[in-house]
Order: sequence, then C-alpha cells, then structure tokens
Amino acid sequence: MSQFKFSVGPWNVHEGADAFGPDVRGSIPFEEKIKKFKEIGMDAVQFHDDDAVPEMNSMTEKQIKEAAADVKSLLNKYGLAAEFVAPRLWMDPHTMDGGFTSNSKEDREFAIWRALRSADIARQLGCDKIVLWLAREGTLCQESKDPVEGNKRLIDGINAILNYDKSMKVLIEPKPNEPIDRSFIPTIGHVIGLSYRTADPNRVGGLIESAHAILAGLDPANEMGYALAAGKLWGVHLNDQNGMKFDQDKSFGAENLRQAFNQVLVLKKHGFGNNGEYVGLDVKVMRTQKLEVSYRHIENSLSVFRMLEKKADTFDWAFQKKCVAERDYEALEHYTIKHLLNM
Ligand code: XUL
Ligand code: MN
Repeated sequence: MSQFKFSVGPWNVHEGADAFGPDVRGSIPFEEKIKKFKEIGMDAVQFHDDDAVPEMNSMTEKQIKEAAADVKSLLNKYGLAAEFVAPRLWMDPHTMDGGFTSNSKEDREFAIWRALRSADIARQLGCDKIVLWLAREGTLCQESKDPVEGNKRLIDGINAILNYDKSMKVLIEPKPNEPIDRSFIPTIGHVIGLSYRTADPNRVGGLIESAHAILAGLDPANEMGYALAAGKLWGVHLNDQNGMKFDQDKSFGAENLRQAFNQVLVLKKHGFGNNGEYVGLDVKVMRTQKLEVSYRHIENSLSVFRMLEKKADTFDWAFQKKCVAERDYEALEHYTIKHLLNM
C-alpha cells in the first residue's frame, strides 16, 4: 500500500500556448478537470488564487470568500481535498516588476493584498498552506533592485501572511530564473535560510520542484534530502527537465529515470507524506497533444511514480551495504541500473 497521496493543479491541463505560439487545444471547464483528476487517482487539487476565484481583483473580500466556499462544495462533490493556494503574483499589470519586491510601493501593497486573499481562500477550501512561487522576485536588470532590500521586502511579505492568519503555513517554491533573470531565492537552501529570519520560522518551509532544482544545476533528490533533514519539505512538484534551458515541466521520469528513482527513494525512505503532505505533479501537456489525450502526462507521471515506488521497495539494501562496505560503487551503480531495467 502506497504511503503517498497525490495532487495536481488545474493549470496542468491547458490550452498549450507557449512563448512562440498561440493555443493549440480547446479549454476544458474547471469542473470537468476536477472530475477527471479524481478518476485518474488524485487526492487533492492545488490552486492559484484565481484558479479558485477568477476575476478576484474586482471583488470584495466577502465576495471572494463566498466564491471560494462554492469551490469547496465542488471539491466535496468529487471527494477531493485542496492542498494549497498560491497567489498569482506574476500575471497582473501590478506585478510586472515583481510582487513583494516591486520597486513600486503601491504594487507591493497590491501583492500583499493578493497574498492575504490567498489565506482567506485557503481557509474556505479547508487547507492551511500558501505556496509562494517567487516568479518575478528578482531582477531583469541587476542594477534595478538592491538585493539586500529585496530580501527584506520578501520577509515583510511573508510576515504579513504569517501575522494575518496564524493557522497558515508558507511554502516557498524556489526557482533560479524564468520569468526573472536572477531570482533572489533560487534554491531550497535560500528558502530555509530565509525562513529563520521570518516572524515564525516554524510556519515557513519549502516546496521543491524537480525541474527547478535541475535548472539550478542541482540534483533534485539531494535538494529534497536537504529540506527533509531540516524538517521543511512540505510539498513537492515532481516533473522532469532536459538540462538547463527553459522550464519544461516534462512528465516525471521522462528524461532521467535514475534521477526520478532517487527522488522516490528519498521521499519514501524519509517518510514524506506522514504529516499529510501530498506528492504534487507539476507537469505540462506537450504542445503537440490533442485535446482528447491532454491528461496523458498526469497519468504517465503517476504511473512512473508507482513503478518507481515498487523499485524502491525491492531495492536490495543488503547488496547496497555490501558494496558500501567494499567501497565498490561501480558495482552498486550497475546494480541500480539493472534493477531499473528489470535485468
Ligand atoms: C512555475 C511553477 C508554478 C508553481 C505554482 O514554474 O512551477 O506552477 O508551481 O505557482
Ligand atoms: Mn511548480
């Protein structure tokens, strides 16, 4: 029996536009996605604030809460939980220059307003996690922002959430670049360091996305290990990535099966999920997929994860110990490859 529960976001099934071309598929209504997520085997849904409450900028705080309560009813109808709410602090004209670290005071205030509404929405959805993907919190032009001031402003933003709702945890999802050139918080190491400078470090942790770690030139399993050792791995976004280029969000294990195996191994071995954490799949539909098969990447990622779980269960730790004792890591490496290939 798997120790894991799984989650995905409505943005993971999309129309397929990229930076160089328009939509290639039709839209799928929100309720249909939710229904299908349950059928695929998901336990929870991840939300951006405006996935749950579209057009929220023009709504009152009361209206926002009411709209979120309707989404909660929809989740109940299909037996799904909500995992987190993430303020979308990168789409709005107000967040063009960043959210919490914008050079405009008015825009920083807007970012905090949106972040607090995420807490309101999360409460209505029955979850206690706010994810901050710090998309534009950094620089396009290095001389445009002072990095020390940037760090202070990030802490002010996080503290605003912590003080507003004492039941909320803040999970920072680091990414080294894209859409920004240089991020202020590029890795989980930065996240954990920053967490100790906030008003309540016990409520600030991290969410690691495989592709983001690879984009930073780092190994996702080791990044997860670092956060697990600190007791601060509260979410993951599993996917895959072919080297250091644009963020690809490929299906889990599609590029590097051994690297994927090692992520499953570390999560399994160290009890990820024991405190209710979900295995999130942040995967993108390939641009070339037809509408009828636009959930395939989620199904495949789940299937690969489950196969790798079996590989983790049947990994020969006695042989691993022997190889370690003899310091014969060539033998261990070859065993691991044969194990993954069923040979
Ligand atoms: C962006 C990314 C986002 C976050 C949620 O690269 O991964 O989808 O996971 O805001
Ligand atoms: Mn992600």
